[in-house]
Amino acid sequence: MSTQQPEIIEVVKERSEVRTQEPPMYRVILHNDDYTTRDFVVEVLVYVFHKSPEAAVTLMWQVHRQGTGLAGIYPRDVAETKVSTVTSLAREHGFPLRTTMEPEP
Ligand code: TYC
Repeated sequence: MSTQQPEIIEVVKERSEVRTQEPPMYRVILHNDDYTTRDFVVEVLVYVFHKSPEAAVTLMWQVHRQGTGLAGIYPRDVAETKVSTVTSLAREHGFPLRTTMEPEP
């Protein structure tokens, strides 16, 4: 009886270590282009990435001037959904706006 206890504790400890591991995270990057309107980019940043209007305007100008900007960091499935949502919305409105995702180092 008492000789079994350490084994049980070890099994429980291993499981809890697996469960508390953080998922790999991905950066969603917004790219500049010459055709997407500034207002549309700001709306995407507010409604898809939940930025405040002020933060959205600041980030839009950063992407406009520097070429790219970090829209957010998410687990892979969430990042994939953001990229696909932005791409669909942009195409529906006739804009070439591009987002990509890359592993967070
Ligand atoms: N460069 C665009 C313009 O002047 C605005 C823009 C900003 C487009 C950010 C895309 O990710 C972007 N209308």
